[in-house]
Amino acid sequence: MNDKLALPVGTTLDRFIMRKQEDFPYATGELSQLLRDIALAAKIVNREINRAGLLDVTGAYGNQNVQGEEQQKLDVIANIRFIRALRNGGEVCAIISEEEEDIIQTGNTKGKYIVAMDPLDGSSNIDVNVSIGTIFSIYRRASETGCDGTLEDCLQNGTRQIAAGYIIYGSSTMLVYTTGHGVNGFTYEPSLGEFFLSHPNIVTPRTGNVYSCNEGGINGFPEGIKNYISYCRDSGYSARYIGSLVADFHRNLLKGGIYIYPSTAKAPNGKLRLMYECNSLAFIVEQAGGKATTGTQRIMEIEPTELHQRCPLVIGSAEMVDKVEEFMKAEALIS
Ligand code: P6P
Repeated sequence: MNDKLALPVGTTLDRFIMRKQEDFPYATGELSQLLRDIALAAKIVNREINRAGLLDVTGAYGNQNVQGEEQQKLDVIANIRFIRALRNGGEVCAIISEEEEDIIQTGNTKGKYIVAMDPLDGSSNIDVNVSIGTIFSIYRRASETGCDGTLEDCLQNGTRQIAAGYIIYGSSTMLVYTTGHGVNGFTYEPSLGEFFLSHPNIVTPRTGNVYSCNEGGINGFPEGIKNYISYCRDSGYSARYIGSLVADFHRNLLKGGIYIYPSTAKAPNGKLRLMYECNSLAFIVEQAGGKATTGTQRIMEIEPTELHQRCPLVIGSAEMVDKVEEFMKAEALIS
């Protein structure tokens, strides 16, 4: 990659994608087009979210809204919008979505790519105006083109990701993504309908003093995690837990910190999904110099067996993730 051509803040996403494609002489442009398709869907979903408070689309799916129209929850709308953009874009042969049980075949049998996505994570926060997000991973299909995407295409471990990213719909809307050559953040300017490079080459701090965890379930946490939480309190760290993964992750990525969703009594395998939450953010954080594990295993090396499998997640500043592993190993030695 030609770092000498670092692009200035204010570069549009389109131009950034085009210039980065030039770094790869054999690139044929499909991945670039796929990233544009995702950005288009993000703009549409952003508009729907911003209208939600007025158009009463935040309610439960299946109710009638004031115009007597079928009311759809925003995460259903987001799912539809992303699937439509990816299907129309033509580069993706199959999609995994948190909103759908089975593989979604796009009909683009010549498509080279698979997308795994959580179209709108944290959607329970919409009604109270808390930031929410879209999370995605992109894989190259393993099977030959000319047919539907296969289960094997979809169940690839995180080290095989071609790209990953998230959109955070917050005080401003941002797209943050990696293609394996660093992490860059783009802020959306709705009046122009453009994403502009605002956070070039994001590097996450090696350590921090913020921990994000729902301590309400601490009695059901593994002892090593309990001991790490006590260590955070004894160290005078700040507890910051928004209850929206993308919002907590984004703050910790920029400022330093750690997010922990361990196995709990209610969720023995953790709550978060491997394929379109943990792997996606793990790729990003590693590219930014951070780490992502289950507390004992690197997230991206987990071999998936199910589309929607869950796993514990410990993600953020490298030294903080290492400290969790120390506590987990110490516990393993005495238990
Ligand atoms: P809990 C939202 O449902 C989500 O998937 C993440 O965005 C968030 O971090 C987590 O679950 C919150 O879960 O059990 O703390 O309410």
